[in-house]
Amino acid sequence: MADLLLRNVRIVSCSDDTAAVSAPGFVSIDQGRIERIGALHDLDGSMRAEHEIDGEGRLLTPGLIDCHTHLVYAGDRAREFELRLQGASYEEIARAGGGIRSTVRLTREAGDDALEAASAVRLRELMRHGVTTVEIKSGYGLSLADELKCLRVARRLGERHPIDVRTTLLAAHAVPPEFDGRADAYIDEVVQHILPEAARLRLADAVDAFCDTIGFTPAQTRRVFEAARAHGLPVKLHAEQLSNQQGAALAADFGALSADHLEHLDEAGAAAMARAGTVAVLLPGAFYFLRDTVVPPIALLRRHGVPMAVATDCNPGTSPTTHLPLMLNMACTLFRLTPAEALLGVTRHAARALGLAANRGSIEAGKQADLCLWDAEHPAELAYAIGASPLRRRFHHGREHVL
Ligand code: DI6
Ligand code: FE
Repeated sequence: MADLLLRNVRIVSCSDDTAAVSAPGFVSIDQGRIERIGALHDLDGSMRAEHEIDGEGRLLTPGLIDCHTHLVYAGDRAREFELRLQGASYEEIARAGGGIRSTVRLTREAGDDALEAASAVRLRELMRHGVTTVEIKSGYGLSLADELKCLRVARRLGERHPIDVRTTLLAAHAVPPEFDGRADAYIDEVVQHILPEAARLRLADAVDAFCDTIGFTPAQTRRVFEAARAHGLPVKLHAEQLSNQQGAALAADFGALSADHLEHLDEAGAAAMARAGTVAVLLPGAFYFLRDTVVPPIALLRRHGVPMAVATDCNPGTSPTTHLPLMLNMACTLFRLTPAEALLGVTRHAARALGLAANRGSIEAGKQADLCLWDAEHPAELAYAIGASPLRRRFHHGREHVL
């Protein structure tokens, strides 16, 4: 007997690139895994389950995957938001010692418990919008102790909430104040101490860097990637967000799971990503919040067959949001993705961006039973409504939790 039977649901399995909707069907779940999927008329009397739920013809999708967040931080940047409204640019604020560094100050001051409590508020919001797997980056500690603290807090959030957390070490996010003007010396610290220690303690599932004019150079990024490779960790990259540094091609050279942002991506970068199987992670929240005008080259990515994921980039400086369904709307409205592409971007392709495609991101027998039931009949409704949250029920490892 199965643990749970979801019947009378329209299934968007996301198991191929169509995001097609099935005729009313059923999904059975056993021991946290999807056991069987079928059409309603195949549901004979022999199919028994401990619990049954009538989906009343609603849409069932894979649990959403937010594959790019900076969720663990203290404080906020509302003051900087005001400064930008008065005309200051994100780069100017960063160069004047604000921006990422101001969040670093507050994150360093916070103890583990305070940092966890502040981050848990955001994590619960993500869950209420249907997220069942989230990637969380460090990057607001920027010292050995503080980067490890952020990763530890991220791991603990995953242990204490019904959501899977994947952690990414982003020590190469910004140059910390004590290394002012000595970016190479800070990279020494990252590759000789921070990264090896995070790897030894198994606190990081991947390694990321910010390769840009206000971040790190391609040469510095390469050193971080080489260290990651030496420790057996996959890489990802904040690439071509504010300028073209050929970061996507560099990431692809290292077989990166993903290259993220990509507003300034060129053809050579897209081709390299396609060859390496690197996922393009689109972050429309940051594009919107910074009032960026350079749109990521979607047609180019489509032409090269690069899978596109969509994520919140949840962070205090450029994308203060925990609303993944809203990102579907923005990806369609601002980047001209189709609603089907947007949905695949937070399921199938997001799983791949985290190296989890084998057991997440689609509704298929044997995969983890992470599912969302929506007050909707068609995937376009999920992307269409601005800021609505049509989530009806959410299942994590086959279990429903009060959120
Ligand atoms: N790019 C971003 O959009 C975030 N980090 C990065 O490398 C912004 C982080 C922040 O401003 O706090
Ligand atoms: Fe980011």
